[in-house]
Formats: sequence, C-alpha cells, structure tokens
Amino acid sequence: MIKGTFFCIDAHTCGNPVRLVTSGHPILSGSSMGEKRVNFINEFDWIRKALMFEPRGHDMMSGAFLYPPCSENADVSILFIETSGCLPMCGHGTIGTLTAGLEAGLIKPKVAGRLIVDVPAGQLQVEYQQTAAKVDWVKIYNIASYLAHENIQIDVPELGSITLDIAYGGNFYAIIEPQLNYPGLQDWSPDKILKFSPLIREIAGKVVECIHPLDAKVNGLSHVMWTGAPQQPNSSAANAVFYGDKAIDRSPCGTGTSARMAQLYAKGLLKQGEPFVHESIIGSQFVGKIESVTEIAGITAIMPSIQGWARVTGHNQIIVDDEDPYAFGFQV
Ligand code: PYC
Repeated sequence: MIKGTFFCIDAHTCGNPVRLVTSGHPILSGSSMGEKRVNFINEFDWIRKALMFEPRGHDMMSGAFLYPPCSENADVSILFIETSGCLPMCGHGTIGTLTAGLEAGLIKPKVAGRLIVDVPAGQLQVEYQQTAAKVDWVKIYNIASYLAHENIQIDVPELGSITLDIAYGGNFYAIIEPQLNYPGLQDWSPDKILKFSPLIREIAGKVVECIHPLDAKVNGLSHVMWTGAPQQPNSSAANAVFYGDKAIDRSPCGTGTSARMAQLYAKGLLKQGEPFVHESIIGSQFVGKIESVTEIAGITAIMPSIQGWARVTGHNQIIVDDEDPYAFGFQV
C-alpha cells in the first residue's frame, strides 16, 4: 500500500544536499517548532527515514519541510530532517530551503529581501538577494552561539590524547584544532574523519554535559568539527564537520561556522564585525560574521551571521510503498 507520496525540490547549498519536501506534510501538534519537532520525531519519523536513507537518499542527505509561521512576526517555519535525525537548526539546510522555496514561490515574504523564520532552535532573521527567478545568496542571522566547554582532554583508541573545545551554534560541536595527534585537515583523510569522529563524539559526550541553558530539548553532542589551514587564499580557515553516522558536510556548515566563531571569539581570536570566510572540505565558502555580543543565562554569546548560496538541481516525486522491503530505508 502507498503510505506516502512526497513531491520534493532537490537542491544543494555549497555542495551539501537539501531536499525540500513540498507535499505530504504531516499535521504536527505543538505551538512552537521545538514542540512540532518533538511530535514529528515521536510520530512521523518514518517519513524522515524513507526520504533521507538509501535507496531514496544517501549518507549525506538532508532536507526540510516548510510550515506556516509559529510566531506572529514570522514569515515561515522550517522543520529540518537529516539522516542523523531532526536537527534543531541547520545553516546549509536553511539557505537551501529558503532558496528553493523562494524560487518556487512557496514563500511569500512580507518585505522583499527579508524573512523571519521560526526553526526548532529559535527564530532567525534572514536577508536574501533575488535577481529575476534566482536567489543569489541568503544571509542568516543565527541564534546566540557560545563556547560551552574548553580544553577537554580525552583518550581516543588508536589516536591517543586529543584536546577539544565544545561550542554551540544551533547544535553542539566538538572542535578539534591541529595538535600532537592531529596534524590538521590538510593532512587528514575523509577515512580518518569517519573513523575517529564517532569515537570522539561518544567519549567527549560522556565527559561533559551539553544542554542548552534556555531549552533542555536542545541537547547532546552531535557534531565533530576538524579544523585546519585553508586552501583558498581568501579563506580565514577550513573545516570538515562530521554528523550522523557517516556524513561529512560538503558545505562549510552554518551552525558549525557559528559555533567556531563563538569559540574563536571566546579565545580572543576573532573580533566582532571581522569577516570570517569558512572553507569546506570541497573548498566552498560561507562568509560568517559576529554581528553583536550578548549574554544567555549568564554565558557570553555571540550573535552570528552566515552568508552562502544554493542551487536547485531537480524535482522529484518520491513514493513510499510499505510493500517495498526498503520503504523506510537502510544503512550499510
Ligand atoms: O549547515 O548547520 C549546517 C549543517 C549541520 C549539519 C550539516 N550542515
């Protein structure tokens, strides 16, 4: 029996996929996107699995649903879906979703060039530039981001001692900078990222607690960022972000860039207003900036912005037939 039919606009943000699902939305309970996200996870996770995992998706697949605004001042809401679950916030996902949604006429901004977007992690202010049918770029004013833990030392089997910081930028990131047992991204293979990241996430996640001080629903160390010297002369730094079970972000990672700027700010290495051009594992770039500095629950936090671009790659109608043994996907 056909359990669901989903029309999707497939796109990528700086190389990382975004599947914007434009029909087949489940009706979600809750008044905020945080509550709707929990309802989706509890009752409709089969949709995420069917659309994200093989054979309809792949290890890096990520996507989103647009919902009506939850707040009076907002234009639209986004629910993120990934192979790893439902992220509270996703930067590349927001840039791709808004680009595809605006180009298809699915989002009607109250003010051209500006949007207010409700996401599970909070509310985003957005600016974008659209020339004729195409969105050239999207700039997200992300939620408050902060350094949560500094100089955590762990022992990683077959790697040895690793020192890392943990910062929040919409998700919690273990940030690993070059050191004795890690020469830097330029001398580190994707195989090593895939091998050591889950171990580091598991070990570090047991050593420290990662809970958002204002919303306990946002918790858990989910992402591992490996940093290094950039390849492009105009980049400030390079990174590769591991998430889910096997994903390495092809984009420079929006929430990761926010977390990284919060970490660098806390260490006195990045100033408010200074452009931070962050390079991904494939050389694509986001431009980040610390727009202002604030405090949440007594913690110094930055208000970051991230600017990037996305392109639509195709339209896709996906059928989930529960007589298909792989209706809800699989992972190898
Ligand atoms: O851009 O925030 C991001 C993101 C998170 C996971 C993959 N991309």
